[in-house]
Amino acid sequence: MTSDDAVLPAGLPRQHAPENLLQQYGCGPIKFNGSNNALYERHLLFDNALAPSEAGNRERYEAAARSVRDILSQRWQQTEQVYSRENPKRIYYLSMEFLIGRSLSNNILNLRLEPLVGQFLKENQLDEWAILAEEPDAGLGNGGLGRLAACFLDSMASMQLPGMGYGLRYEYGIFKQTIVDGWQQEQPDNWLRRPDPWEVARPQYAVAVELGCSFEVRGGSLKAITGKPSKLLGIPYDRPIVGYGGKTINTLRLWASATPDSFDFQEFSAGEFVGALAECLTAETVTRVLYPDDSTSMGQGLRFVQEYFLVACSLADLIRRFRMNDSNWNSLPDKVAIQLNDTHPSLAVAELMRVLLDHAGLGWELAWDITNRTFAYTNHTLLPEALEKWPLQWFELMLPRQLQIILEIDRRLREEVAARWPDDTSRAERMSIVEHGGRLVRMAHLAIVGSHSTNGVAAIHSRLLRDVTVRDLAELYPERFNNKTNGVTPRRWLLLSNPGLASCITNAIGDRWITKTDDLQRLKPLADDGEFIAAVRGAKRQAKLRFTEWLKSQGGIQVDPDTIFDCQIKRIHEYKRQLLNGLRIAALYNRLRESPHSDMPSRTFFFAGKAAPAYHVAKFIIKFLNNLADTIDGDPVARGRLRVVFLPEYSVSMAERLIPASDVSNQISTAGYEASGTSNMKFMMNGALTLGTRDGATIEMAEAAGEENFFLFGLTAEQIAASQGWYSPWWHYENEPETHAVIDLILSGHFSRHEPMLVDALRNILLAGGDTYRHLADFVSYMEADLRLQSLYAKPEDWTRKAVLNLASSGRFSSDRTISEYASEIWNAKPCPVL
Ligand code: 26V
Repeated sequence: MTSDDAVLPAGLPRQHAPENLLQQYGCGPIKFNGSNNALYERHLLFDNALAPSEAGNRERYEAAARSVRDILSQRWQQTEQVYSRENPKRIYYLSMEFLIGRSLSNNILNLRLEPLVGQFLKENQLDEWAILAEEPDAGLGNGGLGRLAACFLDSMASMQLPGMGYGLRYEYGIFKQTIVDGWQQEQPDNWLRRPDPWEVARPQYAVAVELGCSFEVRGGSLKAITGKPSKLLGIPYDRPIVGYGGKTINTLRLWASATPDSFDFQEFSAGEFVGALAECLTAETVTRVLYPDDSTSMGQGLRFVQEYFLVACSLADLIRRFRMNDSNWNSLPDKVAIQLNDTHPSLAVAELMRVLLDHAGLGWELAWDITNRTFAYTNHTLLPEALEKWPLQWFELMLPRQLQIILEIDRRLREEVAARWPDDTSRAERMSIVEHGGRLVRMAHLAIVGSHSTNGVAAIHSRLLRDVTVRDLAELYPERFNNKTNGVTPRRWLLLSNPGLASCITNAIGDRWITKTDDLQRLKPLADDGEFIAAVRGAKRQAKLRFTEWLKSQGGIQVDPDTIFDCQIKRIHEYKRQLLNGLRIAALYNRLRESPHSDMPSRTFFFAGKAAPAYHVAKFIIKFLNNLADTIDGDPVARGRLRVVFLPEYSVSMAERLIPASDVSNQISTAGYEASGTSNMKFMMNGALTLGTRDGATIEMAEAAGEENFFLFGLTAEQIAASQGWYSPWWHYENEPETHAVIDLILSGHFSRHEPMLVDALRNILLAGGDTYRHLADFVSYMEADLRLQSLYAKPEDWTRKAVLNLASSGRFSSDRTISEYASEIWNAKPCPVL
């Protein structure tokens, strides 16, 4: 690939850089050593003492990124200046995760610098791909929840909303995954080993965080020392969030933990040199690593400290900012909206109360009213094992004052419930924040009680949350409950990742869709336009070729772009049912063995995703998929017709490459379990067709595009719920011939010779253990939907027509729409343009 048809300028013809492009960002044409590449060459020379000819790709990346940062700096600073002057209501998004991915290409795109960069690359004969590939993914998240936070930041900046993200600067992001003999292995992701050009440390805004106890690292684990209060220091590191068009540049502020300078000098001078320094180690441990679980709230003390650390630093920081302009605490809810991304930062409710009571000196009623009007909470999962509950003891030990406050909130809540339902004594127990039997604090209850809004992330999820999961609380506060269906940013997930398709769209309807995705509706009539269909097919072909080439360059795997690319890429979880997909593939393989001359279309099945390191069943699933891949590869009947590829090390960057190349998107969770899903939306925007269950946002996507343009199958959430109590996988095994054959094939060890452990695990998940996630209940229906899909693929024009109708209806799933709903219905916040 040459830099001429490069990734960056999707939909925007390569033009010559207008003279005033840099002036727009406050930089005149800068010459250095007589060259036009002043910024870049100066960085190479002054940061790395290198001449352009001596630089390797890593140094080139750093110099390019720093040059882009130079260009955006003034605008970034101006944005903050305008906010200080105008004093608008600010939005703070508190999240333990921000799954940002790479920034260089995205920032170039959003700043609209691509003509300049294109010209620069050409003049200097640089390999754009090789340079971009030097940037490590910022993997500060596990999956959907973290990526959603990143999409929201993009949308807020693009819509000129005064929004800021607060998170943690983990030194180690989500672990690196390798596959050894089919098994997942984890390696640490030391993403900050090399200097990160995007972050700006702001030690002047450091915050001190107080804890009721001290810590020691002993034998690799954190030990609390009671009765000895301690202090941590939070150092903010800022990252620019460039809005599309480069007008607004918001900030993501990530906190790194450090030791206060005044660490125990008493001990130090008493000769405890080593002891005092060891304490340093403990303090810095707090933000060392992202927890790689997204389903178990396993009692981990360090996680609890991380959550409080995020909350304490962020609140102190935003309150300092608020106090610069407003002396009246009453106006806090008019100037500040705080969105809690799941319960992870919900200690903020108690922390803000502490500040208002103890520092501002307000009375309880007023403090509570302010707190309530400031916070809003988003729930992202109904899985009971993921709902956080923290031991009361930890509060006693580390946060004694916050515990007093929580107990008082709880006392008042119980009183209110008792007054309203005097005859229902068990109700207060069910609704309380402190679970009395277990001495646990239910963080979701704290978040709901302490906020004026609680939302789910898709219609079905919000409904189940309200009617089932926290029904009693919803009866007490019906007006607080609402839905905000998720979305994804079309800048990164279409314009940047799929330049071919983006150009097709822009050529047909202009480029307004980039910020007003409803415009995509205008593609509808083109679903019957032969020329447009051909162009879209061409774009898909181009994306498949690009992906195929990249894959080959990565490790030599060669896949055939003339096969159907059928994908399931997401965290590995039982409820997401990668195993159901495995059953489908095994059944297709069986059919092929029975009739080798059938006209089944050739397919490549891609899987990618990580399993939480302690989630053994998920690791078995990965092993099974890899075995399936090997067995099919080794079978001469199937070779060339069916191929299974498990791509290791799933990441934002990999998704950006694979989604544009996909024909089929598998969204096959057990209905009622996937809160929303967001990759489903990315696939839809990239012209893939969905094979899915009626779950999460997939339901709304099918509604928008028309069910006839979807391949829906399986039981509904209501049917799944009703099957509790009588469901048995054995019935399906005994009464459905293909189910029987596939299970027998798997349990015979055909895909796992000499691995009885794996066969046992599969038997247990699918049959003996009762098939909790209803794989067998949906299998036949999945196969039927798959057959419909196969026959449609045989008619390429009809296939692409449906893909276009999907694309045309995908506008609703832009995170711009989601954010505008949050802004008007929850935050009451308005844009604050930086002119
Ligand atoms: C839970 C835990 C438990 C403690 C250890 C660390 C940890 C980290 C994350 C989580 C919550 C995971 C919840 C989650 O990611 N939900 C996903 O959110 C997406 C965005 O709303 C949504 O599209 C997915 O359907 C939902 O599974």
